Amino acid sequence: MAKNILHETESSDFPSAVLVAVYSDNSKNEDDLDELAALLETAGGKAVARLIQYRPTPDIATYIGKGKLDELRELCENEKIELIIFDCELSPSQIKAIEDSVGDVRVIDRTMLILDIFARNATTNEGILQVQIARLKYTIPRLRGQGAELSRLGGGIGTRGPGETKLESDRRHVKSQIANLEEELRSLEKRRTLLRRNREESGVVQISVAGYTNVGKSTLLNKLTGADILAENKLFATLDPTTRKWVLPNVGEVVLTDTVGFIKNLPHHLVEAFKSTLAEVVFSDIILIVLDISSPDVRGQYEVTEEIIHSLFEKNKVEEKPVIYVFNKCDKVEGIPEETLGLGKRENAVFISASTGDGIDSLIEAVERTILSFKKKSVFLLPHSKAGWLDTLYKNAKVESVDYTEDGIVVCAVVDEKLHGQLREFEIRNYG
Ligand SMILES: Nc1nc2c(ncn2[C@@H]2O[C@H](COP(=O)(O)OP(=O)(O)OP(=O)(O)O)[C@@H](O)[C@H]2O)c(=O)[nH]1
Ligand SMILES: [Mg+2]
Repeated sequence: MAKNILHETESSDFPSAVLVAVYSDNSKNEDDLDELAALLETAGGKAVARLIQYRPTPDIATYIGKGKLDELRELCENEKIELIIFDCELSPSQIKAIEDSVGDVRVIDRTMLILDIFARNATTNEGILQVQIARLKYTIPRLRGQGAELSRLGGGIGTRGPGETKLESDRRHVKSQIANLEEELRSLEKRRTLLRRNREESGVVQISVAGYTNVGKSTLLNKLTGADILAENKLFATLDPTTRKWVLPNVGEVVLTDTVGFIKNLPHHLVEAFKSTLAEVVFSDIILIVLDISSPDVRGQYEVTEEIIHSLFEKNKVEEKPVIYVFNKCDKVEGIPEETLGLGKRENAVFISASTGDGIDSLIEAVERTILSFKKKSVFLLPHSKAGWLDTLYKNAKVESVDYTEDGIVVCAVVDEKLHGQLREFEIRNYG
């Protein structure tokens, strides 16, 4: 796997870094860099200084202005800074121009940092491939034809074709690496699609858990299902979706799937690369959107989550999907903060603590209510040759009565839409 960018700086294991941002808006301040600092910490670095410039638009050549650049160089010298991280996506020429001005300090941007964390946290073949593809795509326009980049990516350098520059052959090499990885990923995606189809055909209600990174999605899944997914105070702890059974008191068995967390300005190569895992959200019957009520930016996190979820669906399809808003970490706040009232007033919002278990009952109730709203009571006449459906009904529906007759088995059951669709040909009556 690709080496960790932070630790390419040779001097220490925990490189000290300065965080840099440009704001056009005076209401923003150093606190807005907290998330970048948390990302850096997750990646194993340490923010020792923050530098902010207020200006209407970033400088085209160097992102920050000349005076600020001088300030940055001095800061790096005085504080022995090994790494400069910009809270944005820099163009390749900006990175070069900034590096030329500040001397011997490595410059990276927010996107590189996020890609780096993803690379460290991916554990399954699928996750590793997805991250590798995103990293290589990010790298193509940034290759400078000096050879260093490719060796850093762990690939050999392809033979140059006739008349081809070093840069062109490097690009060609990376593009063919991407094509090979995408081919590998496609075969894994087929497996995932098949698994999902099997789950769908089983008629079991699928629920996905989505939301901003670090809001407590995995903790919630562990609490509800007794799973032991890694949950920790780090960003992007979960990259690979985990699916677990969850038994609800009144509707029986459903499945819950944990998903990769979202973040603002999620690099588009990552969203693209993770499409197949995010499809778990698209194909689920209910989405639990988890929000961290104790975060000072819960509204921002809500907006980012809504935006990403909308982008996964075809136009207007998301409106049809039942969503339950789960305000988590209520143990960390007193009462419900004003900020969240507008978001939580919806009738499908619940307030819980995944750590203490407070409010879990209200979540169970909301999920059951939603499932029952798309279930209906029907009577089916199953031919004796199709008696196998009875097992499915016992497992995934509420069976109210069963009569064995000469014509077949007459079953009255409360079934969900999916199972209803599958059994339509046997239906002899329904109660709407
Ligand atoms: N106080 C408190 N902490 C919580 C609660 N739920 C989760 N946490 C903590 O929040 C941190 C993140 O939890 P995770 O479950 O890993 O969050 P996640 O949403 O799965 O995060 P990613 O997988 O990184 O996107 C951990 O340190 C949890 O212990 C809660 O209800 N109360
Ligand atoms: Mg998680």
